[in-house]
Amino acid sequence: MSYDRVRDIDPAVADALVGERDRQENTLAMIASENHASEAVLEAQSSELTNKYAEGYPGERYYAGCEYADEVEELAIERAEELWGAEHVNVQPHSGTQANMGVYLAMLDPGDKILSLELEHGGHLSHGHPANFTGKTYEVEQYEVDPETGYIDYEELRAQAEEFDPDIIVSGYSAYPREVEFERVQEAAEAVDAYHLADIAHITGLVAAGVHESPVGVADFVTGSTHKTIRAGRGGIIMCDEQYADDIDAAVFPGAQGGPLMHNVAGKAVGFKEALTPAFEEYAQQVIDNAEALGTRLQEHGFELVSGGTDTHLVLVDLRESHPDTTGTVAEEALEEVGIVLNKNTVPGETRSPFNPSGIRAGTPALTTRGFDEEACAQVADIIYRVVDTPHDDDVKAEATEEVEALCEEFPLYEREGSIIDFE
Ligand code: DSN
Repeated sequence: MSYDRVRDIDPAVADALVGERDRQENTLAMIASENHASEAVLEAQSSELTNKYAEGYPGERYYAGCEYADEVEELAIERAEELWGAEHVNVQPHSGTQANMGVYLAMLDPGDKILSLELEHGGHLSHGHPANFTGKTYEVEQYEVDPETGYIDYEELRAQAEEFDPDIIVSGYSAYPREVEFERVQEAAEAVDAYHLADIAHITGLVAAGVHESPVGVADFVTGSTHKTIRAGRGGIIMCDEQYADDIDAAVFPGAQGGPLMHNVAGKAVGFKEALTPAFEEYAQQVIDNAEALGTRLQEHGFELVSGGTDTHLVLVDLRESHPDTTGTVAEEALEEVGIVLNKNTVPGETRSPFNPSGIRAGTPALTTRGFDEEACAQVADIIYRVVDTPHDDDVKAEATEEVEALCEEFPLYEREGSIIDFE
């Protein structure tokens, strides 16, 4: 996009938009929750549907003039049902957090009990953090990963559930590199007569492609965001069995939201269509293969990975053993200087603080969208090693910057022939 029309009206915003486009083109997006939507998704998201109010659901809107909004939302729903095999899908949540809010609002009363994974151990703010509405509205107890293995201890989770007697157990995580055993969480939920919410925000694409176990048909509710591994543009989604459909729909609208962001629903519809192609299955498997290659090479350089590796799209590096004097913040900043954009992250058993933690989290969804393979991801691991090992060495950083620039040129965004995001 040129942003020429924005520039005519507002050069300052046009400069920022062009700057952001160039930043994405010329750096490596390794924040595990980010991805690059296709141009088709971007176009749908910037459509005239942004102008339309469509409170309600297809065929039952409050306002007139919703025939095209209906068409788009029905397509998004049908495609989501096909992708994830869900009985009922609500595509209106503005984000993953709004999707979780919809489930809590539908099924819980204030003061009810949530059992979820601790943020420091890979959980999410909307799973009950004290600073979030969930922590303020509900009684929350949290489980942790096993300190020795870094894996969820499902026996311990069940014992904790039996002790705490929650109304809902939340599975699905933001910084957990291992495959989630949803069936085992479900067993714990059934044992204490609790609902099970599986928040697959990070792994929606992996689940849709069948390269990660699916919680659909296992957990009572499955929520996700649509801009991460599924690459369908910014937004959220809720899936459930038909028996909960009316409660969930009423909780999303009018319970938690007003008019749906119909331009984003259009983006979801287009992204879901792309994800139904065989190319997307290949993409999702490559995301995992790339994360494994990245993690293995980091380990060869002496980095310690939480849980010893990955089954998913991300690796979580605990710097304390290999680089005791380098915090996640120092590593993040040095890497950003050379064009590798990932995030500092707490690690299980964190001994520092969330704003200056001991780890970094790195994901491969966006690199894989650009066409990176295992070899290129191993090369990125080499660069990460050199920069984190000597974060204040300007010569090392200058050389790393050149290497990153060369990779960006080799794997351009959007204009590459045969790009896996073209879906031609
Ligand atoms: N901020 C996202 C993440 O990075 O995991 C989750 O909302």
